[in-house]
Parts: sequence; C-alpha cells; structure tokens
Amino acid sequence: MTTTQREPVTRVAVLIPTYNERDNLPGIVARVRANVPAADVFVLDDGSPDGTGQVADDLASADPQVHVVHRSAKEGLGKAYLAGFAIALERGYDAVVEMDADGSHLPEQLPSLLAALGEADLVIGARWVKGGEVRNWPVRRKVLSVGANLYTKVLLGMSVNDATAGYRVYRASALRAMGLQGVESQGYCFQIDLTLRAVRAGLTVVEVPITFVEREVGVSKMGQDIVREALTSVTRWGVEHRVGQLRSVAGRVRGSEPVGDRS
Ligand SMILES: Nc1nc2c(ncn2[C@@H]2O[C@H](COP(=O)(O)OP(=O)(O)OP(=O)(O)O)[C@@H](O)[C@H]2O)c(=O)[nH]1
Ligand SMILES: [Mg+2]
Repeated sequence: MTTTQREPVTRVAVLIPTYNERDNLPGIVARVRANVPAADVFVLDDGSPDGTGQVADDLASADPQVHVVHRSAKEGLGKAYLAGFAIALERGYDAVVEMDADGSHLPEQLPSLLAALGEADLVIGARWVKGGEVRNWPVRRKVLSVGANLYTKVLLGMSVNDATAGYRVYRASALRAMGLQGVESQGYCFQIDLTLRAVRAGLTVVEVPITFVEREVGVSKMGQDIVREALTSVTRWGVEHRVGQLRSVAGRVRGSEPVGDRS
C-alpha cells in the first residue's frame, strides 16, 4: 500500500448528537476539551425532552469552543450528523469527529484516532480488531455486532472489520468526495452507508483499536427498527454489488468470445 502525504489537520470539529443525555453531556464535553483542547465541540440536540439542550447551552455560554445546534424534533442519528457535517464543512474545519454522548466512546482515545488521520481519509475507532475491546456488553449484543459486521463485510466485499462503529474521524475532503446527497440511513446503517461511500470513492480507511464502554447512565435509543433497517439495506446493497460483479464478469466473457469465421 502506498501512503500519500496528506494535508495536516489543524481545525477539528467534534460532533456529539444527543437525545436525552442531560446527565452524560457535561462529563463527555469536559473530557473532549481536556484531551483535545484545540478542537471545537458541536452538540447536535434533537429537542430532548429532558432538557439536554439547555445543559448544552449552559456549557456553550461558559466555553467559546462549545457550540449547540438545536434541532426541532427527533429525526434520528443520521439526520443529526448530516446537519453537523454541513455546518463543519461550511465553517472550514479540516476534520470532523463523530462521538456518542453516552460515554461509550472514550475522549481519551481521540488523540490516537486523530493521529491516524495522517495516513487516512477516514479513521474508524474499531472494536472488532486486534487490540479492540468492548466493556459491559452482554454476549447477545456482542454476537449481534460481530454478526452484523461479518455479514456486512462478506456481502459488500469491504475489508473494513467494524463498519457499524460510530466513533470515527473524517477528513473534510473525504466528506466532500463521498457525496452525502441521498443518505437516508439512520443508526448502524448510517455508519455502514458512509463506510461504503468512502470505500467506493477510493478513500483510505484505517481502523484504530478502541475500548468501547457500554453506557452507564440514560437509555439506549437503538431499537429493533434500527437493526432491521441495517439488515435490509446491507442485503439490498450486497445484492446490487454482487449483481454488478456478475454483470461485469459476463461483459468480459462476452468481450473475449472469439469472433466467428467469416470466410
Ligand atoms: N440528535 C440526536 N441524537 C440521537 C438520536 N438518537 C440517538 N442519538 C444520540 O446518538 C448517540 C448514540 O445513541 P445510543 O442510544 O447510545 O445508541 P447506541 O450507542 O448505538 O446504543 P447503546 O449501546 O445501547 O447505548 C447518543 O449520544 C444519543 O443521545 C436522535 O434521534 N437525534
Ligand atoms: Mg450508546
């Protein structure tokens, strides 16, 4: 593999989507600010009924590097991130981080993710790679996540091991190159969708092992609908991918058929 010299990253936007994360938010923002002091934080709140938006506003008024994007209704993780990407690109950030508010993604590991961006367009904080770890997940969740990633990898033919992971860093140039128009996916599917777009755009994806810690406070928003969405979409993309491969093989075979004897 060849490594190309890449633009240094100086301006970093950390996007933190929130829905009812009042008790988690102050701690996570403080840890991001402590670990990557140069980075700006954008809280993307979908009108949380528990008052997370107000907590975020209080953090923002105490710290000029913390910003809040108030969105009127709960539209899902994907839509919140797309809104955040648009803002980060418009404001000229070099790199954009995706991070959950619930403490699963350790801000202490963000410097190593950012360092890996030196040779990557997309860095994924990966659980299912050597050195990666998941804390406090029941076996059933582990099986679901490993299974979903294996299914994704085999069907889509990607070499990425943890395409559902939500702790990542994109170069701004990568987000522009990937084309975010028409992204409708939510939840895990959003992460797979963007990984696939990055791979198909010929971008370099690097996985850095992380320790993922299950949330201790608050309620998970990931339900069966999110799992179903991922399964349906990956199956559809996989079938399209395999049909495309078959068509191109068939085209090559036809192209190499001997031309009949015209004498
Ligand atoms: N803005 C916004 N944020 C959301 C929405 N749904 C989830 N989030 C946030 O996205 C992050 C991930 O959601 P979680 O509920 O923790 O989902 P998860 O980490 O896949 O699931 P668990 O492991 O069970 O916690 C958290 O910071 C949530 O508050 C939404 O509709 N809008
Ligand atoms: Mg979570």
